[in-house]
Amino acid sequence: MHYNCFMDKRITTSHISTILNAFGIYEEPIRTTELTNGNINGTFRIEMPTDHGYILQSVNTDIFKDPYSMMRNIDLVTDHIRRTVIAEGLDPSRATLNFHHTQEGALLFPHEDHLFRLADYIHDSMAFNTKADTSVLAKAGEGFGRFEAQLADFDASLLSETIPNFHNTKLRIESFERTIEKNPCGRLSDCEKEASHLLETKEESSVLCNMLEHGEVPLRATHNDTKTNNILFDKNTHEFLAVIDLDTVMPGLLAYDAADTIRFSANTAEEDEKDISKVSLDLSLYEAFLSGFLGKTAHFMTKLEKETLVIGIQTIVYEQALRFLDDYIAGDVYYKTSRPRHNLDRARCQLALYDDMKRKETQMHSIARRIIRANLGC
Ligand code: GN1
Ligand code: MG
Repeated sequence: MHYNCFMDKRITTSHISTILNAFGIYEEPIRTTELTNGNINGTFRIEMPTDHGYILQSVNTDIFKDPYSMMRNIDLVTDHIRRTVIAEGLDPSRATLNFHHTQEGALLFPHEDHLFRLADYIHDSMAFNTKADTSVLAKAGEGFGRFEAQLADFDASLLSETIPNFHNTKLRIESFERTIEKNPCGRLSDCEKEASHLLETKEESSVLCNMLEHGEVPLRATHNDTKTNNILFDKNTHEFLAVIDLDTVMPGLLAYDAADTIRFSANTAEEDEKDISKVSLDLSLYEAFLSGFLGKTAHFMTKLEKETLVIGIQTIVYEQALRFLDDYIAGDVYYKTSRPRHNLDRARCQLALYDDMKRKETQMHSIARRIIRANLGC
């Protein structure tokens, strides 16, 4: 069954009541507002007469082809976090997402063309949507670090791969080689230099995949979409509350979650900057994020996880360059684009960031080691 991802005019107050009833809620909402921050699912905030409310979402089944497995992952992870925070004496209603079950005990309710899920709205919460500075990055690091720490004793093999082989860099390289071979739109001539540069470093970028295959680094439950606005803070105190947007929680490497925030937020330029001379790794933002992140994770990371943190960060930037260039050569079939050569600009930008990270590798290592030493007291 295929479901539409976005709400439309056919979703009326009576639909919302039907959906709420399915989840065992009979009170009438006082207001329903569409939240437009996310690009994937349709999201509504529902306010109730008493001071609580809900987040209603229509799941995008074009991207999440097995929404029931995705919700099972989310259920396992939120349940684990709930138990952890209760043991720490924190308020579980604000420390993780709490999804409702339907009267039949399901986490999803199919209605008309949509597949709905319902969670409690976390009251008095806010997310940072602004361009990140060092204080936001330190908080984001702490937030994602807390999330990883809450899941440090969770058995990641219980989770299914919501998007199979999402960070299998070796398979991504193989797919890239096939796209180059086919060159379906004749675009390879625009980017021969970038394509060969990526292929030159393919061995080095496969190192972590090989270590994972040999069981040398642990698979953990990771978030895989660690943008700074996927963390909720208390509106008044700015204290960390919860990590949200758990759709891509899957088995993965710890380094990859650190990597994606750094890739996105510690770049001195935007992800799709056309002028690559503006692209570089801002080491103070890198340091701010890692201080927050490693402050919560260094004590449980294995020796090899600590040693491979920097290569993990570089690998994700490499992989993102490869994914954008693959999509450019394939004819823009995966990422939304808003201008010609958008994916090519993005790929060049990620490649420039990767090159800058290689130039700054010694500093990246020494900053990471210093923070780890400070946290382990050695
Ligand atoms: C996609 O849509 P968004 O921005 O949450 C992609 C990420 C990429 C990112 C690059 C499911 O995420 O892996 O890093 O674009 N998500 C998926 O901007 O492929
Ligand atoms: Mg997302």
